[in-house]
Amino acid sequence: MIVKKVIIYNIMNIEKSKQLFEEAKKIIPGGVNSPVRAFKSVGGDPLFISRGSTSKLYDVDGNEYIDYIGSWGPHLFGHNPPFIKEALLNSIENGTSFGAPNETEVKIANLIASLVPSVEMVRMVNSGTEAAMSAIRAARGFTGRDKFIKFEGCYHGHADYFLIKAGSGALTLGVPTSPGVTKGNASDTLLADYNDIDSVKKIISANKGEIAAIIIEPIAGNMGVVAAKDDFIKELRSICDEENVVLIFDEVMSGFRVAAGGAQELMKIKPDLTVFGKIIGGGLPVGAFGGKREIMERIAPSGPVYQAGTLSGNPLAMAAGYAALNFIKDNPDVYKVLEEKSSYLEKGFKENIRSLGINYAINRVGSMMCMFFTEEPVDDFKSAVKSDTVLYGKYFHEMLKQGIYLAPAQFEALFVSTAHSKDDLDKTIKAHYESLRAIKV
Ligand code: KE4
Repeated sequence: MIVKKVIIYNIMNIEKSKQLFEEAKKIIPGGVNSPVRAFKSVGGDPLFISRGSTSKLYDVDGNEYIDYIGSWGPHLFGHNPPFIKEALLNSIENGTSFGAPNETEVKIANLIASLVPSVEMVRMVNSGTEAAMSAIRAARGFTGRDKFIKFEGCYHGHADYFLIKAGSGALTLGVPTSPGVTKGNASDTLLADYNDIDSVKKIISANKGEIAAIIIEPIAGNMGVVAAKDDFIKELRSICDEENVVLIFDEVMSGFRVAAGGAQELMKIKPDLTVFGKIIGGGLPVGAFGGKREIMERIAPSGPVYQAGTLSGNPLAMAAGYAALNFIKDNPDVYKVLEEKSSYLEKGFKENIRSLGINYAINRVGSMMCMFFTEEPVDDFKSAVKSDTVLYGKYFHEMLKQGIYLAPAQFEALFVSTAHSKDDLDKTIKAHYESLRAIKV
């Protein structure tokens, strides 16, 4: 007698989310305040989340999920860790924002500089986008040059001149080059291929003396996870030295995620400027850019390159960010813990795909990982976009049914936190196997 194994998923009740989404779509474009949250590329309606705690998220219908988005990177320690919550409660007693310097801004600036040696000075802003666009302006102001090189598939936020063949939501929604970006604005953005140094050399020789900066995600997390190869990133550094081009590492995602000193610590490369975000805000809106003193001193008011922000260095956000970075400073073995958990998850995924006779590419650096629905190695934009995004959508929903909350888009990263327990990881590995079987890979 053949007993058909019936996989029973808790067919979730998501009624309240559905109602809220209908209401939201009437007043907010697409019903969300950031496109990638809208489930557009995986289908279905987004879940409205009521709270997060440790490794879990809870939606407005009371469903519980093991969360691997972590607010797209900030939650290295899971949701609402006690030491960040306490810092916020203490800070809010004194008010929220003064529009004047406060002590925590000095403390967090010194802390970032102590953890990331290439940073001699740093300016706080309110998002990764603001940090990246300000870094480009700083490089242009310092060199007197206009053009800059970015890489296909890298995402540096939504400033006009970055939305050219960008990754993340722009790639997910199929508008890597966005309407609304003027030709004038895009004309100074030059596009190279990730991990292809010849594509960089070609652009440099065709624009001799005109390039202010090269900006790169040293560990890209917006075309899925793709790390810069050793020889490539080393050559990039030497080209910038030879050509007096400012090398900018966009570590909004990799900063304090893959090591206390970020990707630049792992790669042993010193960029001229670094862009930060996510973890440095402890879950509140914070970005920062910093690096060589001779470049940063040209930022207003010490220099002529204007950059400003009403809520930059906001005491509440600084308190949360300072608590997060201080925890890292006091607990350097946090990266050993993250490596153990993340390699355990990766090993489980790899055993699953092998047992199912498939060879999907899995890229991981520390606690950021991505499984691509392609069996070829993924080391640049062209190989990443070979992934079967329809199959990814089916996988996403199968995992969701089993209580695993992944990025609703293939071209993102999965984030492991210190709050993910062995039980969480084992449940995820099991759900991963069942989901791949259910979609008949
Ligand atoms: P924000 O402006 O979203 O804070 O940061 C922009 C940014 C800059 N650089 C890198 C490397 C980034 O990953 C990001 C933002 N990351 C996306 C997730 N891939 C944010 C999620 C969203 O757009 O909602």
